[in-house]
Amino acid sequence: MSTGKKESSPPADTLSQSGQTVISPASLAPAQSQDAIDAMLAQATASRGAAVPADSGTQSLPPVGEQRCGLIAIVGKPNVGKSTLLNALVGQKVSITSRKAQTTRHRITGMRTRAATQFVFVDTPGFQTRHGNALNRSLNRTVVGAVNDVDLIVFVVEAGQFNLADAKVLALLPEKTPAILLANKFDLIHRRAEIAPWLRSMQERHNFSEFVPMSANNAKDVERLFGICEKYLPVQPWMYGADELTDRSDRFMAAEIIREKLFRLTGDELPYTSTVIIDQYEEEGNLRKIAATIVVERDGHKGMIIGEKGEKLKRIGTEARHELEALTGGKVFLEIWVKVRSGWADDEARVKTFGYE
Ligand SMILES: Nc1nc2c(ncn2[C@@H]2O[C@H](COP(=O)(O)OP(=O)(O)OP(=O)(O)O)[C@@H](O)[C@H]2O)c(=O)[nH]1
Ligand SMILES: [Mg+2]
Repeated sequence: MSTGKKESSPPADTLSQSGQTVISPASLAPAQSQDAIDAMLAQATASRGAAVPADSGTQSLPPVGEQRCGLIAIVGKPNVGKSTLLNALVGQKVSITSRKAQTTRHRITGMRTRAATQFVFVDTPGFQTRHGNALNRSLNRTVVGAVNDVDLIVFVVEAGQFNLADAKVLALLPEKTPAILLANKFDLIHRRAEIAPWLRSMQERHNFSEFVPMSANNAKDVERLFGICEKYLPVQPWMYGADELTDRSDRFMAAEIIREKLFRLTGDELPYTSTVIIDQYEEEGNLRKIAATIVVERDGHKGMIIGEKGEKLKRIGTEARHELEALTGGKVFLEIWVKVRSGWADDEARVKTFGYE
């Protein structure tokens, strides 16, 4: 569905710096009929608890002339559920997630091949608007780079919300590329009627091709999203093998999984100033020997990660090891060190040596 509008930036009076949705009366013009909005909402809620159709499979390779393939960038402010969505679409965890912002720090490609179509999804860091340090500049460069040269953009917001941080990401979207508004976390909206005026206001903000209220953790909603995205992908040969799930190496995944456990097991102050580097990654038959360093900015942070009698670090290591063993299907010997490098996140050179773009 199309609004036929050409606005690229939202009307200023509908923005709120405080993180709350403010909908001005002017933004409620009925660009879309109530029936259409009701149908849109019904599709999202009707999918609750329904059975998921089986994957169409890739047993017989379609002729090259019939293959469809395209890039789909998943963008949005921090913590709206972009990586949760990517993992659900790929059908396996390829991008780490947590309830804290700034979980994703790299462009992560996740693929899914179904029948003749290969979907190449690109997860991106949440666009940073608060601190202008070297790390955040790197994260934002990644986002800006990812929205160009894709076939489709999935712009993720939390259903019922739109603030300045969302608007800043929306302003990055090129006019020429079709964009879907994905109103995620729809399960948290308890009164469907409340969301209709919000959806109408979103129609005024950008020339979205489609509006999809859904939940990334609802399998039927995710299934529906494939059908919505497919028509925007060109007929062209696949870029990856039918069974490939990500372009990232096991070594990269090891660093990410350790960072995820760090994010999930520590307090709010830490994640922002910490990163993980892999010092050693060796494969000996079915065994992987991995040595990693968690880098923090302050001595106090080091203490927080190690915890009393080393308990916290031990737990981070154990949880990471279990997940890495499941991922690689073998044994993992994991050693984690913690180092202080004060001011690393504001040092362009160091941010680069730690693997950020
Ligand atoms: N209730 C609900 N929670 C969700 C949904 N999707 C994601 N979440 C939760 O939202 C939080 C953030 O999810 P992520 O996938 O890490 O978000 P992100 O947008 O990738 O975050 P950054 O990488 O930091 O930008 C996690 O706690 C998820 O479990 C959803 O559909 N419903
Ligand atoms: Mg993420």
